Amino acid sequence: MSKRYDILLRLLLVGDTGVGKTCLICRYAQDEFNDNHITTIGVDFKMKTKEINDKTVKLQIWDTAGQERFESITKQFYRRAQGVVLVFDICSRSSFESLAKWLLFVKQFSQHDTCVIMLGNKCDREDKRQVPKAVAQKFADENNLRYYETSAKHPENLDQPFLELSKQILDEQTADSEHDHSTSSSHLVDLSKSSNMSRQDSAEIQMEKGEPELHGRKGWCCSIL
Ligand SMILES: Nc1nc2c(ncn2[C@@H]2O[C@H](COP(=O)(O)OP(=O)(O)OP(=O)(O)O)[C@@H](O)[C@H]2O)c(=O)[nH]1
Ligand SMILES: [Mg+2]
Repeated sequence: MSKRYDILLRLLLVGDTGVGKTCLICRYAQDEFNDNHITTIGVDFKMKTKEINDKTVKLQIWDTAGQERFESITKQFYRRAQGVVLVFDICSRSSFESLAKWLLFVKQFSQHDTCVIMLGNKCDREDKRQVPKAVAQKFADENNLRYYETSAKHPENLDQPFLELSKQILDEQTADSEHDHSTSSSHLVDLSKSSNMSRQDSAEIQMEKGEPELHGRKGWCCSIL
């Protein structure tokens, strides 16, 4: 089978329930928006292919459940992500206060060199804002994160955070490979080397081929764009 992309990157969105993780992914990957909150059960993912730094990059964007009861499932996905997106809702102070917890999970469960950014979502609802932009920016600065305000509903700025996060990962990969040509520190999965794939890689690629069934919900998340 011919390879239709150069690099596969795994991104993971985390944050409290209701902040808009699923909507952000649906908007970015499929340009769709749903007004209803259908809480995510466990994890889902969508794919999006972008041209970045002259490479065809396939983004596998994992959507996690924000509800605490799914934390034991979602924690298992941090380790394999090269990029994590911390999401809160600018109209919900408690979702902002939870970022410390989500960041702790990233530190505990991700690889040490995972790139992390922070999104304040629902910026179309300025009238309902509970978290001043300066307060969010201060938290981001203190934790060395890039901060973006986004709206899945009126998505003017959505490309930028995903693009910059992907570029940051690619730049770090390039720096790593220049530093050490061994593959041990590389997170980039090249499907042409499929004989070296782990079982989980294989399972994920099976899902890309269109046989997804994650925690009982079939298929909506796994379109290949
Ligand atoms: N106004 C506005 N509403 C949004 C935006 N993003 C999401 N919503 C709404 O917020 C609610 C929750 O969105 P979801 O994407 O389902 O939230 P989630 O973070 O995936 O929640 P869990 O799956 O439970 O963790 C839905 O009613 C969405 O329509 C946004 O940018 N603006
Ligand atoms: Mg969701």
